[in-house]
This record gives sequence, C-alpha cells and structure tokens, in this order.
Amino acid sequence: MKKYVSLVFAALLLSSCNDGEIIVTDFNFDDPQLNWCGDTQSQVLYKLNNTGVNEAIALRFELDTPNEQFFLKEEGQLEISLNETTNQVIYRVFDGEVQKSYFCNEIPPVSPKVTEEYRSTTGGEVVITSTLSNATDHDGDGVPSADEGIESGLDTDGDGIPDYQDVDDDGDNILTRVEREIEAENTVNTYGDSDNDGIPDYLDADDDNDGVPTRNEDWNLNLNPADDQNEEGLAHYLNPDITDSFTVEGVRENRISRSFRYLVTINNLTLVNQGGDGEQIRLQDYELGVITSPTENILIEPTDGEENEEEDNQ
Ligand SMILES: [Ca+2]
Ligand SMILES: [Ca+2]
Ligand SMILES: [Ca+2]
Ligand SMILES: [Ca+2]
Repeated sequence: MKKYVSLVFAALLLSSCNDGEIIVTDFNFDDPQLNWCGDTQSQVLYKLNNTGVNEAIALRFELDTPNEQFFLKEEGQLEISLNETTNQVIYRVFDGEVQKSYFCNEIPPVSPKVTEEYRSTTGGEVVITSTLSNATDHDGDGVPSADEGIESGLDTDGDGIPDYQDVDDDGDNILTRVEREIEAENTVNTYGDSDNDGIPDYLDADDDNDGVPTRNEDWNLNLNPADDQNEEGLAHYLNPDITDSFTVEGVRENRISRSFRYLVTINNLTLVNQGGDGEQIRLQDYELGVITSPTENILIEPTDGEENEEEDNQ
C-alpha cells in the first residue's frame, strides 16, 4: 500500500529504507540559487546539497521551439506541464558528494551512487516567472526610473529614447550619471543646477545659460564637452563667459545593461519513490529556486519615437 505524505512548502522529506529505518533529509535546499545547463532544446535547472546529506533536485524540460537557452528575454511567465518523459522533476540522494557536472553529462557518472530517487508524475505545472533585475533604474544612470517618468514615457531631449532608458537625458553629450553628480551651489531635488534656472544640469541642454547649447561647447569635437576647460579646470559649457560654438555631429552611444531574474515554482508536484513501496510526496506549491540570466549590453538607437532596439551580447 502506498503511503501519502502531504506537505506545503516542505521542510523535511521522510523516506523509508528497506530495513524500516527512517532517514530525515533536508528537502529545503538552503540556497535558492539554481544552476543551469542545456543545449538548444534540453534544459536542466538543478541544485545540490552536500551538507549532512548528499542530495540533488533537478528540473529537466524541453523547449517547444528550439532556442539558444530557456531564458526569456522579457518580463513574463513560461509555463511547462510536467509529464513522465521529457519534463520531469527528479530528486536524488547519493552515497557520496555530488558534483555540479552530475546533471550536465549525457551519461551520468558511475559514482556517487543513487540511494534514493523520486520522480514527478504527470499533472504538475512549472511556472518560470521572469522579472528585470534592474527594474528600479533601467539605464543605470543613478536616477530612479520612477523619477524618470517611466509611467508617462517622458523623453526630455525628444530623441525617441525615454528618459528611463536614456543615459544622456538632455542629449548634451554629457552622460546623466556624470551630470547628476556635478556639485553646484544650487540644486533641484538634490541634483546640481549650475545656472540656477530650476532645471537640473542632467535635464538642461544649456547648463550655463549662455545661449550656446552644451553639446556645441565641445571644442575638441569628441562628443564630450566636459573635457574642454579653462586653466582653472572650469568647463566651457559651465562658463557663461565662453560662448564659442562648434557644429557637433552625432550623439553618445546609448548602451544599457540588462539581465532577468527567473523564479521557478512548481504547482501540484507529486514525487514518487522509484524504489521500494512507491512512497509519494505531494507539494502544492513548491519553490524550486531562482536563477539570473547573463547580463546583456543593449544598444538603443535614437529614433523619431519608433521602437528600435538592437541586442548586442557582451
Ligand atoms: Ca531621450
Ligand atoms: Ca536617464
Ligand atoms: Ca546630459
Ligand atoms: Ca539648469
């Protein structure tokens, strides 16, 4: 007769040995971090525990459409139905230390030996939820996206790149992360306002209010007006007495870093012991763990307002 163990967010796994001895295994792998290996179709997400007991839990699944890897490149959810062939959760206890390479080899190593194995049955569902890792400051310019008008799509310089994705919000060829740190006598919301016109430098296309746009005060035409200075080190673009104007072609590249965090949960997970009496473990809502995608370097080209993203892996 089968024994049924019903657990929600299981902390312990009780398993019976043939001789009746009860082994208490830590099923709640302390570290939520998952490892990944796979090819264009077969994917494995797994984690290991070699503290006190040698155990591993893995989710194997296959992509419907062959892809580089399972990682979604957008926020959303990927749902995978468990079955008994291609998409399965496997929990194993070993007689020795288990290495990271264990699940990534086509042929499992001879040792350590598996002493207990549980496999999931058909019926459960895996949900992989992806969220942006840097959703509070998408462009990494130090001004929170919420303050950069992410809701309204504010585009201060009108280059088609909204402020929350624009590394140079006023289009003056001095990056926002530089301008927001400029120390000025006057400030707006803690950001320096060199000409005290109520517009902080990082949003002001003419920082010294001398009538010459900052981007045109670029004496050496290197797309960086900040390095053109007088002997005292005062940049011409912050010096209202200097009004030389140059025709400057082009803008700084708008590159931002992006990565996603994936939370893997499994609903209605039933694990069946592959040996002995077929003991079952049922988990209504099991959190397998989290994994983060590699960081991508995204180039966003200025447009007339149309979406135009080009991906460029680092
Ligand atoms: Ca812009
Ligand atoms: Ca920005
Ligand atoms: Ca700027
Ligand atoms: Ca200003």
